[in-house]
Amino acid sequence: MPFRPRYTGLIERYRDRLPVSADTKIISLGEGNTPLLKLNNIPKHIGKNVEIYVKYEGLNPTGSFKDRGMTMAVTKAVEAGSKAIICASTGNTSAAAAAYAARAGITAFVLIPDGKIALGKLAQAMMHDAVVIQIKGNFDEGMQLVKDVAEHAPVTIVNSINPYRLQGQKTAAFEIVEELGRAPDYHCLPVGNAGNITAHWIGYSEYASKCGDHVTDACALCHGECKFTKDAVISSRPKMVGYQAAGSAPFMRGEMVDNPETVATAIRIGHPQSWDMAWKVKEESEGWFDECDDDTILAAQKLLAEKEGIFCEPASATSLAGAIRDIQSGKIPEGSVVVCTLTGHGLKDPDIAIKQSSSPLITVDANLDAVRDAILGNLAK
Ligand code: AN7
Repeated sequence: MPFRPRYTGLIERYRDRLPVSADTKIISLGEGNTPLLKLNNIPKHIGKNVEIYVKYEGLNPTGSFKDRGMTMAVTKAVEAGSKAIICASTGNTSAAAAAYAARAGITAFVLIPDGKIALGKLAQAMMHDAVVIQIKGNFDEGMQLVKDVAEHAPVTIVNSINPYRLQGQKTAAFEIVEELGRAPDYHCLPVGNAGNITAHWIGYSEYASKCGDHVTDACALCHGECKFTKDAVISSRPKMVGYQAAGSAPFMRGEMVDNPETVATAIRIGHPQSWDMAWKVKEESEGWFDECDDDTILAAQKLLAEKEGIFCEPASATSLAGAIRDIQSGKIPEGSVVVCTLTGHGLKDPDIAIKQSSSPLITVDANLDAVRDAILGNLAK
């Protein structure tokens, strides 16, 4: 039988570029190594000659990109002797924290906005036996409480202010480069706390660097944690484009937003934790920020599901929604190679998916005639 080494997660895969030692006990659920799918139908649908790839991060073990950062954060927390981790979350971070804490045999405390996280994410936190603390407030208030309480209790914060999180998340950029054999021209992401856009820029910058020094500005972003090899892997870096939900778009307003609101609950964040770093990423990469309203986000989520068979959660579709608009306007020119990160799986938020589905459910009697009629009546659909 042909032999293929078992994939054991991104820390093992990128050990030489991550802050771990030979003795580090790795806490992994086999995260990373997600598909980079080329869209076949949407470029034709919008009538533009572009290569659009989606990085399907919803296929990580807990269904979102958060697993990349969480394997690092929990590995390092355990290495430091921590017995408990804590995070504030719009849902996906709490799901990942709960799962990796379970894997490590430590306790996870998660603060979530009461009634404002998608059902799948709540189910995950509960199933993995996290201590779920619902606060009568939003993510931003939860984040402040986490920072405050961590000064009074023996808990390690695993939000993306923990620098190990971005170190894990930068590996998504490595995977993209390895599959494309180059960096894309544009990399589009949904932006909430702006940790992920920053992490990708660290990853691309690391692959574009030539020496062992911390030579680029991006390097300073990672607090000296990144490790360069001698040879540059890529000769150019992408323009980084961050899209926000219109009701929750502090990067568009140029200031913090106190009462963010959007159907894309994952990015219902008004006080981004990586504010300064994300502005730096935008400037260094010559990219931009923009916003999409909720209807545009949901339309992109549906289009992707209908035309390509790929199901992502609403927040994730923000990257594609913005990219399509910028491709149509020519801001992203024809001939470009574009990567959109799909940060989380569609199954995370079944309520929104069912609510906006255009196909009605057909209920018929359990007999051949009724089922045949239902089929013949819908063949042309
Ligand atoms: C699906 O889980 O902040 O800009 O607490 O779940 O790196 O914050 C989630 C963020 C995009 C934004 N897409 O990423 C949390 C949380 C999905 C997300 C983002 C999130 P960042």
